[in-house]
Amino acid sequence: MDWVALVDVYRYANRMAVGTTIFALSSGPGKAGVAVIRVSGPAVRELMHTMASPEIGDRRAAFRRIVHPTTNALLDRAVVVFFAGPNSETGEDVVEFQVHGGRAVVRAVLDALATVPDCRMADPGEFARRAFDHGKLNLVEVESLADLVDAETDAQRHFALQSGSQLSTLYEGWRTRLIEIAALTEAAIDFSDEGDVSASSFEAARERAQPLADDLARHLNDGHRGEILRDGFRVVLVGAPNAGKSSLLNALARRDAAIVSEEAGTTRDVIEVGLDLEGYPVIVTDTAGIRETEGAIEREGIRRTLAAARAADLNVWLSETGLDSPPSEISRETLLAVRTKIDLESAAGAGSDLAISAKTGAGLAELTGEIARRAKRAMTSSDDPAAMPAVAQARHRGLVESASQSLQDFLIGSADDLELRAEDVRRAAHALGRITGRVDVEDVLGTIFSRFCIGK
Ligand SMILES: Nc1nc2c(ncn2[C@@H]2O[C@H](COP(=O)(O)OP(=O)(O)OP(=O)(O)O)[C@@H](O)[C@H]2O)c(=O)[nH]1
Ligand SMILES: [Mg+2]
Repeated sequence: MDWVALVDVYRYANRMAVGTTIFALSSGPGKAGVAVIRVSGPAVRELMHTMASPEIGDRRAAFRRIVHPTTNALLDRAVVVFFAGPNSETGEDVVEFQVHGGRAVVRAVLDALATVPDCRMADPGEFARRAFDHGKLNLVEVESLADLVDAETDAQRHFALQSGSQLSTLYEGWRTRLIEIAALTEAAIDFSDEGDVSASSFEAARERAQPLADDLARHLNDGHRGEILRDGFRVVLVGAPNAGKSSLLNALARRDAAIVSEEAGTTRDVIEVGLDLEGYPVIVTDTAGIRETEGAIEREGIRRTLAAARAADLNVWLSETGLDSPPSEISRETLLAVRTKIDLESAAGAGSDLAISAKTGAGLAELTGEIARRAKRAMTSSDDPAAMPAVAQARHRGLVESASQSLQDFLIGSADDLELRAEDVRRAAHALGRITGRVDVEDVLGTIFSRFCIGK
């Protein structure tokens, strides 16, 4: 092998070891005052040297001429901020170019970065991925970061900000308790030829497992409020044809989202509008009016109405007279009866919780207030200070449920099959570990064991 080939092999090996550098436009696309281009990886220092010299210290910002790394052409004048790894967001060297937010400027800087060896455009989520790989964020924190970026209402923002650290602490704490339970169970196996020691060790394990199982159950029994908060509180407008459902939807949305006409049976399909009611995300659905009909299309519409009503967190039953009652398919607990068209002379009212006019706006503030109150109740915990934080993601719920199941198996399974009980605990710990992305259960067990071996 000649030396050129050797150098190539060396370079290649080095590159694989060092890894690539990634860059991306971190601020929103389109024209803006400032655009932030973030770069992370081993090439950052070299790239700053060629594109934005002189050198900038760790956690320092400086105003610099940004030039093309090969042609030296001026690209922009911008603020450059440097974060030396590992004390950066990704754990690697990171530089941020805060350039002028015009499309051509952004394009020029991105194109220039692409010419740097081992430097490429980041894949979606790759910065967060690197932060996870370097132990900067666990999976729960990564997910809450994504929720924060997606948050559209104040309550969502607040929940995303809180849940990351709160839930990480909760799940990690549970996992630590499980590891202790696992260690006690394994000790019971180790000492199985000394009946008393074994039995009392297993007894101690179960004593610790019961309160943990209770905690998991309390966490799961949260009325799905975290998930409702992420996905929106589902309000479905139901009623007879012509009750004024589409008119109400349009009044709430403040635009003509649905067709309104005096013809009964206008709406055939479900139409959804997302609203921010006093900071709470609410999805309002307009539906086809419910009545006996021969028309196949309308019948399909009504079938969809009932399906939407069953999935609703709240069904607003609209009625012009307040006299007709909702079909039995709609659960009474989710029902709010509202009389409509109260601006009309003929309006006679009875038996409703609220009364509105989509035309004049009368009663709408009361209705949105009531919906917001119910949404808030569904999404926030009681005032109990000891209340468990809510489950934030369906992924977490599935894993907590499976941990809870394994823990139940541990609690009710036979004490004669210690190996199986140890497996129950291991499974529970594994499920919880997968929530935060820590699955090195065996390693931790190893450390705990070294403390447990009492001279045997
Ligand atoms: N005066 C008055 N008329 C209203 C009010 N709300 C709705 N209407 C009228 O009632 C008729 C039916 O309204 P829609 O909103 O289409 O009723 P809908 O419940 O969606 O009807 P379908 O889609 O057919 O089930 C239209 O002519 C509306 O202009 C109101 O508050 N006051
Ligand atoms: Mg309609």
